Amino acid sequence: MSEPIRVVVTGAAGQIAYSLLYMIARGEVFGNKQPLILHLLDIPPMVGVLEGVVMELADCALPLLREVIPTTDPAVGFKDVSAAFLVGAMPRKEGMERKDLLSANVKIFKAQGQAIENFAKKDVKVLVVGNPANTNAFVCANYAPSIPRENFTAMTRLDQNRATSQIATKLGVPISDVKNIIIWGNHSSTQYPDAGQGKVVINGQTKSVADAVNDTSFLQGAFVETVQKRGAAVIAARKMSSAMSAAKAACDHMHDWWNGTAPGTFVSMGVCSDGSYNSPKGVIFSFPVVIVNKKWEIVQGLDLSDFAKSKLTLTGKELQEEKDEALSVLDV
Ligand code: NAX
Repeated sequence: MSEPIRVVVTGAAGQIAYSLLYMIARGEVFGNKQPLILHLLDIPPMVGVLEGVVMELADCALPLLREVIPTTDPAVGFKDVSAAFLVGAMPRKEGMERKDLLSANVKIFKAQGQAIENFAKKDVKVLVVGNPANTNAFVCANYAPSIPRENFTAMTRLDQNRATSQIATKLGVPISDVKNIIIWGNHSSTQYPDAGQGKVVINGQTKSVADAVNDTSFLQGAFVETVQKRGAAVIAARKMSSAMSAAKAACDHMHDWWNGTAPGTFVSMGVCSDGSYNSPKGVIFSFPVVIVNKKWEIVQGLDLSDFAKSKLTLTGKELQEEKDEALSVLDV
């Protein structure tokens, strides 16, 4: 067995973390030979709940889990961590404007970026889940200048998983037979779920999803809308937001970053845009990526329809506006 690595989960007393911590501690992200020290960061009012989570993790009797460190101090939370799941964020409260939400979160992610800069390992891999995830990741990266920008990512994997599941259901195939469904842009209602590059195995033959579905109005209409509105549908049904599926997606994202993607398979991640596909440079934009040796690369040269291009423009514009708003709050 190798030496333990330190992994921090923020918002550790919240509902996503409740599923996520168990999945990580079981070895589903870093492998079943990698011992772990879990850092659980939350805010002072949640200390009691955090204690309960620590008790439950102990009671799970998980062989890989060497130590659990609950804390409300970012200096302790981020100390020497190799991976960070930034789940904790300020939720939208009734009557709160989008700008107020952004402003509250910008402050949180500025402080966490600074703590990452000062205390985390220099090759730390950061996954931002807390919303607005893309712009929070942008802010965080800005305050950790000694850590490569490519080490800051935002989660759109839940959207990808939702989209893949919709296609598998439509075609009546197991989800493992569908791949390369992409989420472009922002983790918001402007995201563009794109089945145009998708592949599916039907009766042992690999086909394009577009050919197999053979229904453009579905792929450009109901499919896109269902994925964009899935979060709201879960809230309407459960009276709480997605948690188990969000935790699974966070594990998938970090698992693939850590272990790499299979040849010919790509996954969606919010990463710092280099302007690919005419996206605004510098924002955290969800692209299809492939990952080798813990380094992601944007998949280049995909053929996009005019419809797809117009959707990418829309979501890119929203991200640019969020970035500008964040910078104005930060006054930099
Ligand atoms: P909860 O409200 O259950 O938990 C959030 C936790 O974060 C709370 O325990 C809170 O005390 C803590 N927290 C707040 N500020 C903190 C800070 N400065 N440092 C450390 N901890 C802090 O929310 P939950 O359902 O777990 O969702 C967490 C975040 O994920 C939300 O922002 C949510 O919008 C976002 N989501 C993002 C998704 C994505 O695909 N990117 C999907 C699921 C989810 O909606």
